[in-house]
Amino acid sequence: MSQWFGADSYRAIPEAKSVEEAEPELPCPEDLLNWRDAQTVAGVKIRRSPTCVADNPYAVAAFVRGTNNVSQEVLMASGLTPDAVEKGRDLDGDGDPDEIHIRLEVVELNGGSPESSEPSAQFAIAPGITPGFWVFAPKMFGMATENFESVKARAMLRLPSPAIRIEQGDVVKITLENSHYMPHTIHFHGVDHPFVDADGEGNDGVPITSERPVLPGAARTYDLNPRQSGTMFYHCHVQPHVHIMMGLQGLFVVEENRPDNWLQTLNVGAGHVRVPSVAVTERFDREYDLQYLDIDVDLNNRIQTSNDARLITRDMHRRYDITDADSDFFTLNGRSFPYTFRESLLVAKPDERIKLRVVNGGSTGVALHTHGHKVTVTHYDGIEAKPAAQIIRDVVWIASAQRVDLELQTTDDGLHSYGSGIWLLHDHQEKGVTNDGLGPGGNISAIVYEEYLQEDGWPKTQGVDLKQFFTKAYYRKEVPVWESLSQGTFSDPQIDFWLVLRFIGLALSLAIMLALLIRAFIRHKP
Ligand SMILES: [Cu+2]
Repeated sequence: MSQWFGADSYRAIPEAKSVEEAEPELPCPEDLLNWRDAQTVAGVKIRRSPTCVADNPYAVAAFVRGTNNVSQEVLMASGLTPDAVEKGRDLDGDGDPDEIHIRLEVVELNGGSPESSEPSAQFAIAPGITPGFWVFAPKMFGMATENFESVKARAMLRLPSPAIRIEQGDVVKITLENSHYMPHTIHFHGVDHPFVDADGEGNDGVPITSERPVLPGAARTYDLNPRQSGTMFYHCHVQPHVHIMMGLQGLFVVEENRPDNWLQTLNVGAGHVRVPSVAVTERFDREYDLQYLDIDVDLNNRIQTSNDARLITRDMHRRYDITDADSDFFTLNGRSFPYTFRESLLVAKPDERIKLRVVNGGSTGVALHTHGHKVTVTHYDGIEAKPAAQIIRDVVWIASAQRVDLELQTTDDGLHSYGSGIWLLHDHQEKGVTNDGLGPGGNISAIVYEEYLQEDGWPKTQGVDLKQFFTKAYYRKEVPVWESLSQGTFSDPQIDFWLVLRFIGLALSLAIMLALLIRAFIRHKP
């Protein structure tokens, strides 16, 4: 246009659009029930949880003593049924129970509801993000939501499925009580178990070799008597490309046999182990269970489309094609950033040894990177590496279903640690640090030294404000990414009114010219 009509005089670029500030959620919700405190419940010494959000200590105590061995008061406060984790006799006479019976149900989170357009039994992985999940869950009394008014799932009903802890040599029964509308099983991956149980029934959880899946409303008990210790895995083996990815998977830890070894049989949501085993406390100051999972919402959100189990079954098992899958969300212990900062921080003091048990439950690998630290890989798939093979790394590759045990040392020697601070811990495949392609998000967490932790469990970040990440608007991609840094500088521009008017004018004159041409052409037709 400037070639034809000459250059325009200078006009200022349009003003920046003002951004409506959304009210952020509290980064660190108040600990109204004092669940974070160190406390003794039913004679069980429960460690302090340094992060904002902590597990219910009554449930922790019931998992240690056995739900059949605690008072009615403790059981009521835990929310568990009396048969959720039953503990029996001490078979080897070393002071701890060796007969363990765990009952697990299957719970749907963020499913469709006929009553509302909102998903029911809600579990948000980040502000406003609620993909559908199925999880194994401890057996609880009452309803799945917080109360009659709330659509939120109760704190114990969450992703990931609980980490299970038993002792080497325990006589373990695990009953799957299928409370869901689809068939499921449990396969114990890497855990020593016979192919068939004492009654000759399938015990491997695999519907194509050993057993019929457990139908809705039915139950099956698996028998285990593991001879080897280590960090293992469990998951549903029915249509595994769908059911594992929906969340039916968890860590399975076989602890070394020690006297008086009272174990926290379930660690709900994985994370900080508040009652670690004797063998772990012999060598380590703290222990964390870490489970990574990536999510393709094209699969997970199919449970929100209807309330007809037949339609959902067809949609998930025949129409969904995992070979076309692409991950949208990346979780650590069931959450994505910024929620990971509430409950998945690895809290440390200088000169500590911390045990990390890591599983990658996802379909792609995890390139786990520790800022400020190099970790020692002590075990792969539950097997201890020989001392010379215990490599020190700052990126650890974890394949699908693989477990690595890591030793995090916080000795400030420039190798194991560079000193105190808030050091990120994340997947170094760049999409892993986004929520649906928007950063920051994904499985970002951090190694935080206690001196960098506020009293309420929030890290003392340096000169940054994470509030805008605690709004749904940010993750709906409505907020310019640097808005909090410098208002207006990097915002979206307003529409340039004059430019639009000029284009409309140009379009109109072209249209008139074209109309005249056509008219002239028609007239001249003989
Ligand atoms: Cu299943």
